[in-house]
Amino acid sequence: MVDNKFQPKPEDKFTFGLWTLGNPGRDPFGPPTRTPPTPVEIVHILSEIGAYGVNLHDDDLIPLGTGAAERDRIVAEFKKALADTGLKVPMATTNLFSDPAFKDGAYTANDPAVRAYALQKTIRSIELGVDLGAKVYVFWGGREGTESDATKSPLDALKRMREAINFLSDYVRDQGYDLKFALEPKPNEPRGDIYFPNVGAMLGFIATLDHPEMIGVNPEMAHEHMGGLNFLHAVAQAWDAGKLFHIDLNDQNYARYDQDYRFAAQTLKQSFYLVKFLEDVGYAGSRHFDAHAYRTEDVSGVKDFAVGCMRSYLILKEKGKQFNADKEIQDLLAEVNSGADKFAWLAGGYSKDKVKQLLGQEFDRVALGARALHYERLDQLTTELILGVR
Ligand code: GLT
Ligand code: MN
Ligand code: MN
Repeated sequence: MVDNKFQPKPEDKFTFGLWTLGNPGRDPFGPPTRTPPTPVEIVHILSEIGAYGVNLHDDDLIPLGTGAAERDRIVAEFKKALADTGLKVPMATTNLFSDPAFKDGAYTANDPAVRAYALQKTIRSIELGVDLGAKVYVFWGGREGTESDATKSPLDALKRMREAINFLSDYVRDQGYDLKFALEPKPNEPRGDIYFPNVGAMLGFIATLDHPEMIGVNPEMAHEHMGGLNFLHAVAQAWDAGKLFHIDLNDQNYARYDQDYRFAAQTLKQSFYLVKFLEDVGYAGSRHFDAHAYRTEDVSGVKDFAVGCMRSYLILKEKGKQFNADKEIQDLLAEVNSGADKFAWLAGGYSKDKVKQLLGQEFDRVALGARALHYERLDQLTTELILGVR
């Protein structure tokens, strides 16, 4: 990597989770393959490579079972690393999926004691996040699901989830914290099926909550791809609803297990459209990479992975600008959208007069169907632009 043109800078708002650079290369079929850097080391690596911030689960920083004095020492040491580097903690979250206590879910578990413990753990973790300066709090309900629907009514699960999020949003309001929630969907893994499997389902759920204004989504590219869905469309819908509070960027092949690849490692074109969208609409939040290095890597490979995520984003951002400035592409788009004012009288809502005018209108259906749109050319030009030959 010799050029500086795509050197990440803090103003690019790139963030990583402690759990991403801290991934030890474990998978369901084999043990760890590397000793990951410590949280303090991760902060220094991220600052060195130009990231803006670091995000964390409670347990990423403070292992379960840590005593109070040790906890304070860990937090002080972490805060010192943040102060030394200027790195921020824009987002925090709770680990409600690793411990066996959560094997049947956290907020949706059948055991009320597990549900109560999950609430307590979240409140403590919110306190930690707020103390570190987080403004967004993510909820990823990895265990909120089932293998067998004999075990739980989905209506009970929905009700329990709603009660938990309402309780916690009231807690945050009561404390007067400047903190928003971002709910992250995933269709499956680690549960056989997870409730609220995609962005649309989560948006529907948010509308049923007591304080929907403080609750948005944290869409993850790989999660929508696991469900075979178009991530750009999901993100656009979240944006349109004013609910894009955070985003998890990574990559993966469609309809596979949870791969969490380096951003843009697999689906280059989708990655391009996504970056272009975020930049065109002026998304101002973190560009968080929720991915990890291949199992083949050592710590230097972990750095290659992190730098790669950010460089690919910046390269695709440049390509987006090029797309917007490309005369041939823009001419094709203008042609497709020509005559946009033809039915301007139909816009702006319903009226009886409009219906009358509409029903009296003659359409040349055959001519409408005969019009060539040149999408093949447009798409090929886009492909060539991404491939760097334009
Ligand atoms: C875990 C999961 C991610 C979530 C993280 C936040 S944890 O790595 O795979 O998608 O965003 O809880
Ligand atoms: Mn994620
Ligand atoms: Mn994932």
